Amino acid sequence: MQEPGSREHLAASRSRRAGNRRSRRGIRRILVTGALGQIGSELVPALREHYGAERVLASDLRIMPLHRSAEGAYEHLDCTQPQQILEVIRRHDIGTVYHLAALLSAVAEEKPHAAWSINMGGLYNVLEAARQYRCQVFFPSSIGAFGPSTPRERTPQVTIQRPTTMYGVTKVAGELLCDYYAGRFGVDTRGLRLPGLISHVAPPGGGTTDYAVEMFYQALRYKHYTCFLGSDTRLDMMYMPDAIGAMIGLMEADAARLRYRNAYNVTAMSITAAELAAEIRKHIPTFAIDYQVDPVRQSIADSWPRSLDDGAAREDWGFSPRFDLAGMTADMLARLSEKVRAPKGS
Ligand code: NAD
Ligand code: AKB
Repeated sequence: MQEPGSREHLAASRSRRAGNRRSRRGIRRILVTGALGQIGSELVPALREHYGAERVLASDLRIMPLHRSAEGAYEHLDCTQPQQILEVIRRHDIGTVYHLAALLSAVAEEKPHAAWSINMGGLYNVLEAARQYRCQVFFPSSIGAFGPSTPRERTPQVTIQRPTTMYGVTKVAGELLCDYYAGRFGVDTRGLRLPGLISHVAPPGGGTTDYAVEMFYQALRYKHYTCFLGSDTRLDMMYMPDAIGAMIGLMEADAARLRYRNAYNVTAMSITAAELAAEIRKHIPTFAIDYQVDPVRQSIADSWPRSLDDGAAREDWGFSPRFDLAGMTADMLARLSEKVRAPKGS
């Protein structure tokens, strides 16, 4: 069997997809919102490679940096503006939306009103446009959709979801809204409860799990990192190539096999900051870590699962991540060391 997200799997599914996503005018395009962020910076190139550059439209509230303007079609799009979404979907004949635009957990806790407006308002606008234009929608939920009353070990697919952060409130409400649009209007909604994502292309956007990415940059630059979470805080993590493979794999999965239209638990590793530091030390023996706990982000982390049960994703659409802690760390350091240099004399 081909591994979901692998090149073979993606190639085999390409021809299948070509047949079933056509409008009267031809093959409908894919829109990515929030495309300049941590995920979008890798999802957009992956989608362009997979489906063809002309089929993928990137968009964000931010202005596309000049040096990236040759990468492909781009629209400035504010997801809180319903008319802008409708207009872009109509004008570009969009059939699929990967809706990434959102504020992450730490920023959302600083700006709860803006987080509600962007995370909930944006999703509502996208789902409404998808209902009118019959689009498929991908929604990235999060481990943040769980709260302190959720079982924290091997958190089940279906369980208590009473988050205590604004980010979590928007994620669990977003999951329910996706369920509603699927059941009530037949919109093809699909989602993942993503863990913290570790990547080397774009920096993370203000989340609680950002420390994991920061640790790699600081290890290469200064051989030292001061972590804002405690050493034994255990959270789920995943390397970006597995997350991208999971998103595309889920969106291409046979609809008849999907039991959940809100979001699937997915994970690749359950690790503490100390365990990540120890793995980095295998490559950089002089790397040192200390801890200066940020009470806001620590309390967010303490309300999240320590490990997820991703059995439903494995059963329903063959989710199977390739990178564990050792594989991810080796690859991150190899790729990052090409772009991050230690300061002279260190
Ligand atoms: P990010 O913060 O790096 O990027 C988000 C992008 O959204 C930014 O480029 C920002 O400019 C854009 N944006 C903000 N407001 C907007 C608006 N009104 N209209 C259009 N664009 C707007 O976030 P990310 O890490 O790429 O995450 C993308 C999605 O995945 C989010 O919904 C996030 O909650 C979810 N998620 C991310 C992680 C992770 O570890 N990165 C984990 C779980 C879930
Ligand atoms: C965050 O920390 O906010 C994100 C997430 C796990 O949703 N990385």
